[in-house]
Amino acid sequence: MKKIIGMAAAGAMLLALAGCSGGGGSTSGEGEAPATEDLIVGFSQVGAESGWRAANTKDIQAAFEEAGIELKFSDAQQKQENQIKAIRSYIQQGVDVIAFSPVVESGWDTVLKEAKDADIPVVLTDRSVDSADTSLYVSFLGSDFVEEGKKAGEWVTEEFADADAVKIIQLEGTTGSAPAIDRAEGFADVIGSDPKFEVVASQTGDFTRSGGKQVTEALLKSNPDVDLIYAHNDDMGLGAIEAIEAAGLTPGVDIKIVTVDAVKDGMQALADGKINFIVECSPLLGKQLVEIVEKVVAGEEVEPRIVTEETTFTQEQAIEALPDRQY
Ligand code: GZL
Repeated sequence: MKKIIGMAAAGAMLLALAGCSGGGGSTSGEGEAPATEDLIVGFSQVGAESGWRAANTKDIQAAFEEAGIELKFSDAQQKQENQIKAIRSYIQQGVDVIAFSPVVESGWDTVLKEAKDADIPVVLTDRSVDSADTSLYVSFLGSDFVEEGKKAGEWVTEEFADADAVKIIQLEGTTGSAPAIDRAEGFADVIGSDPKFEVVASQTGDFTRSGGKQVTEALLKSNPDVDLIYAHNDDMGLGAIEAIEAAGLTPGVDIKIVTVDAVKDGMQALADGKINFIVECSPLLGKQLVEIVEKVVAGEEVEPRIVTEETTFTQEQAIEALPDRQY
């Protein structure tokens, strides 16, 4: 949206005419959708903690570039206060739409209320918030993380069908984040009913490769006979591989590994037999986010929940999929 600075009278008239398409709307006339080239969207990204995040950022930026819509982008370095600052700045600038991937589920009501009071629609991408007031955002576009956890659990029950006892280390994602909470819930829903499965340790590696390595090194010392590592993302699984090898063991054989994401590095480790199974979580949300933004500013209905489609990969499927993998 381009504000007309210094033409107070004309500005006041135009603002009075502008439809409520956001912080003040563009100069396209009363109630009409602002022209695409006049649209400005503010996006607050979690950070750059993983291969998944890098792919997600790249895809979103490319989609807005392709659509000719200005995207103001901020990287919060995995800090909620930075995301809140960015959202407040977008409100101040009077953008047409705000979109963000909440680093954690809680603590958003106040700033989302400020966006609502400023008549700026908010779209959640990738992760959701636990706000009771769902009028604070117009749509949530992202995966079903509970389902992802269940898929990992289902593979574990099949893989260890003949085992009498299975000791598991769980590498959790960022504490308080929707994927960490839900992937743990889905996994527990499936394996929890069988007492042969024992989660001997569960700790956050913060979705990073270094976090996964450090936590696995420590937990292997106290749990040398563990059978399986369930990592909430590929990056922590890749860190676990380094720790397992440093302990003189063979990842994928002595200790099996199941992860979530299916980014290229994870898929390569799966093809090499160091990871045994990956549940896909697609980062390619850019095109759908552009579609939601265009609908919102045109005053059209948008689905309140849009679940991304995704699959799972065995070693054979990874070998076949790798050459054409987009991320
Ligand atoms: C999931 C996303 C998670 C990925 C991690 O949608 O929020 O955050 O699984 C990323 O790799 O860091």
